[in-house]
Amino acid sequence: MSRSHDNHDRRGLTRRGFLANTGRATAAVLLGRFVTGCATTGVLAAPRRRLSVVDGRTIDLHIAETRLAVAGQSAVATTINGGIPGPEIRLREGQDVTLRVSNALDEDTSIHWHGLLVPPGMDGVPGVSFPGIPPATTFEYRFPVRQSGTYWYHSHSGFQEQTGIYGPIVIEPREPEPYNYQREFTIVLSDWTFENPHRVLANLKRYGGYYNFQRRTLANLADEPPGALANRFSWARMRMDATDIADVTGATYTFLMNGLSPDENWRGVFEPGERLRLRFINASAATYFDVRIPGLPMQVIQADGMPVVPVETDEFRLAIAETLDVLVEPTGAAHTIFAEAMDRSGHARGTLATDPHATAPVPGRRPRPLLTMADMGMDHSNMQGMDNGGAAGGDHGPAHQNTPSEEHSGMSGMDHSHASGMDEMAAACSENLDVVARHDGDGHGAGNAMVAETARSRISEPGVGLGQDGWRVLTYSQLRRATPGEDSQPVTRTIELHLTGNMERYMWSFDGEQYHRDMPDIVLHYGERVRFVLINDTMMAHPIHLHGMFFELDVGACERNPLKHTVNVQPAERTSFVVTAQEVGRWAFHCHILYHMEAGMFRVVEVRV
Ligand SMILES: [Cu+2]
Repeated sequence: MSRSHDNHDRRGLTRRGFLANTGRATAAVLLGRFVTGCATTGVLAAPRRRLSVVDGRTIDLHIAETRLAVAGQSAVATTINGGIPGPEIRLREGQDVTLRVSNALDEDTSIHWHGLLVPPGMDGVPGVSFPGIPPATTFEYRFPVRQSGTYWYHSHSGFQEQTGIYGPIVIEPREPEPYNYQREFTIVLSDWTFENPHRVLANLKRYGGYYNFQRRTLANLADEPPGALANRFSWARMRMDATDIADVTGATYTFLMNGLSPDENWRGVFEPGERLRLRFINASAATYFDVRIPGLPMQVIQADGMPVVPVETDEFRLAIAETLDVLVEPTGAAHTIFAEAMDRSGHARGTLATDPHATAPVPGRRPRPLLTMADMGMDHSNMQGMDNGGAAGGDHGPAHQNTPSEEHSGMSGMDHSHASGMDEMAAACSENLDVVARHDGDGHGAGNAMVAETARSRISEPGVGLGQDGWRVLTYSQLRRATPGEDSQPVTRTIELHLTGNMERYMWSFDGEQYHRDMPDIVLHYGERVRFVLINDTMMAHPIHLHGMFFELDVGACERNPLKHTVNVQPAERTSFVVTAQEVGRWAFHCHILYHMEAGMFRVVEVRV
């Protein structure tokens, strides 16, 4: 709390200044809406201020091409029931549901239920689970709802996810939850481009840095500290740039919150004194968001739909395809929800307020971060003096500032802060997180242009550009499953996969081989427990998603390791998770950056009886 207030003070926002600012911003927004209305008279529906909701035993979803307004401009989108995002699907744990998806596009479509435990034929991945949904047909998905929490759904066909086919899923639990809140809001973050995504991919294939206008120039070398020049020569030798944090950026993207641009300002209206549950979903095609509500601490209660031991934080990085539920207790009449793109090329924004017209100050975006030599997996011993120069916020010491809030320090014996102090029991069922993977001789061929020399665990690091603002940032190492796992079967084998890429040719893959239909599945045997070790050879972060089953992300906490469906693997990171092969069938396993998946970072995991 006090740290957050310090932040406000630093920005010089006195109470008086706050009110004046609010008034001005409201006028600007109203004017903006009026102008938008004129420009689009009679043609385009105004964007929905609220998510529509569908529920019940039978739900109809209609996929079509729709002309609508995005950020006040005319756009052609692929939509579900006419809007972006699609409707919130509201289900109850234990019910059966039939979802009738009709296709009015002139190409095949599909819907994948992200994070839901469904029969393999209902998972919605063309070529893996089913043939897809041809034009002018309706496909009926039927499955029992076996879980609760916050999830989402999206097309798994071509670039339809980028052009609007995504929406939230909220499943109410059978048993009441141990949370105290009076109101909830679902917050869908996404990225929109007015370009054709095929064009975007073509641009990236021609030049991987096409959307990266944030390169350092000779002019700003003068502003950089000593050592920066040597640092630059190293980057040049590796044909990379320390500013390549994201490959599709705010140069083409408009970032949306529940379908609304920052100027349109999505609002959640609450009554004074209420506690709120916020269900964050990163439904973007290629954007990591760093989310905070300046002045309001957030209590994280669920990750990827699964309950965790509550942990308080001030900011979190939400990887593509992840969800996170938090509780907040607003103290003011209006609070900004600020979601900065990881590379600081733009942001999404909304407001929680007691008055439907109120706004709160919008913070400035932070300077773009720079990757460090550690992000390239350069050995620490021969990089002294290199990564200290010019690294604006990208340094890589373990983030010890991320200690849990005092309220939870009563959890005896649970070390939330860092995973290095593992006891003997932990060593037996979790990996030693201090392990450093040295890359062997296999460079994985032309599909891998940037082999990290070494890879190590970074789960206690908040990520590039985070952790140096004086407030708390969530890390994976803080997540603990709320209810300990019961599966004590030993892990019988390990599957190691390298995340590989060639930025210049925009090739992305596992183990250097781009996915093709004839590639053999990764076969698991029903009931076995397998450890997957992911080694990121690239300098980009990749959100890796497994369909069909949750995995136990190894944060060194054994039966308290959190259950996830998506794990962010940081540059030059070695991370691992354990999966119990309990869902028979073929399941997609891929990077959830849409363009990376399309470029080949995709495999099929098959569980055989
Ligand atoms: Cu990727």
